[in-house]
Amino acid sequence: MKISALLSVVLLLLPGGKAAVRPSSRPAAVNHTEMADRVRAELLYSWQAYERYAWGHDELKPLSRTTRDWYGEPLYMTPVDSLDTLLLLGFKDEAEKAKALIVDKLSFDKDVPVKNFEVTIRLLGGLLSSYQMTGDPRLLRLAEDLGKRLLPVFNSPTGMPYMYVNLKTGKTSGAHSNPAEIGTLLLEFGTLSKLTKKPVFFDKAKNAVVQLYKRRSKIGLVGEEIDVETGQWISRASHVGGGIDSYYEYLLKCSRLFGDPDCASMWRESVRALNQRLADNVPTGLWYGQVDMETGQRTATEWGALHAFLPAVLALGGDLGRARRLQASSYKMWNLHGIEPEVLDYRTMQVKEPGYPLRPEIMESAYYLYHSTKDPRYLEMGRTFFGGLVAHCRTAAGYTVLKDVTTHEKGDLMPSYFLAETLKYLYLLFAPDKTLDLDHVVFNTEAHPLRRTW
Ligand code: DMJ
Repeated sequence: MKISALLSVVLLLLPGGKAAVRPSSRPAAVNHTEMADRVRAELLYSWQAYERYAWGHDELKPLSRTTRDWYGEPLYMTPVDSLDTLLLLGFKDEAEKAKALIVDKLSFDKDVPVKNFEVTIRLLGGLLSSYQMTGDPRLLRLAEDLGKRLLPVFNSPTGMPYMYVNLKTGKTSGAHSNPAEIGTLLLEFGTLSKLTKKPVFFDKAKNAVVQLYKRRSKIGLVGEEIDVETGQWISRASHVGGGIDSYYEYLLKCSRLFGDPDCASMWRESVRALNQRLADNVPTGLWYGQVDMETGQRTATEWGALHAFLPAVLALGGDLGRARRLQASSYKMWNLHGIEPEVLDYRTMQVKEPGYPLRPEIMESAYYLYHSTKDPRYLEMGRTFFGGLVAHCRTAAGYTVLKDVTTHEKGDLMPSYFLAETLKYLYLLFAPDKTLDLDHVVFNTEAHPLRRTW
């Protein structure tokens, strides 16, 4: 017997010493129930801080205990974005109070230009999922009213949406847009069509995606900025980060939610181009960097908190191999400073943009991967993410963004998606499978679960 094996036997035979002496690099197993309870408690803590210091406003600024309203007058971003999370986590009284505020007080009859993409994913998505969860027709009426007010965005010469629309007058602006803002509307507008039996919403949003897809380059990629009036590309930078990210997500999810064959084929073609042109195998791991959309030449080696959605979408599309490797890379990024930066140069592992705005994508990917593989490493990742949030972002009044992950200096905002997405995905990662059947639900990009009830 080798000496090391002999030593193991001796150590194992020592009374009561088994767990204490066995050399192991494996962390202790994650206790699902305990972690789910801890996340649930932090959701309640964050919601109560919003209730106490920012009730009736869009978002809480936790350090100053003041509020942020996106457009002067509040549109209840946090209550609408949080309602389905409160319902899902079983906070009935809090959900009832949030719903009462929304149905009694929320009006979209406001003379303000709003960003179509943000209002669609947060408010339209939130109203639709909450309607599906509660059956309260007032939520669907609000969703339809909002949908009608947003429709003028599609009145461009190409059918691709303008970025802004005035909710009262319908005046549009912002002809320079990007794939994410053009292609991340179909789940919400499509669901609205199905639930109201009015095809116009689905048709306009689908046409926008098709128009964008038609303008892809010969090598199958899209750029970062496009003019929706002329259809000409303004930026040829192609990547999976902000401004493009959820365009790809919705191609796949549209095929799943609506069974739409066009979306399915656009997804297949697009992901092939991504795998072929953006994937970058370097000594630090597998990453998806930036290239020129026409030539495929690499133009940057950046990955960040927004890019980290991709493992979730690859896993949902069935490519667990790439999804796992990419998530391992994202985890390296997280562990550099105990919390992830907005942008990293993955070749040098130097932080390029140091902020952390409480983003959910890395947790979302851990959740999808755990759902598909049941590999405990994703639970361990979740525990690490949660620990980082508690250690660095918790304040005496909810959670806040970081200005710099290298110094952990805090900023002053609790974005509505922290309750809609970040804590929801963390909770679902640890909660029993029956909490939500991922095989029968499609999450919009703001984590609002949509169900195919039609
Ligand atoms: C959210 O509003 C959505 O997830 C969007 O797709 C990207 N940005 C934030 C979260 O990071």
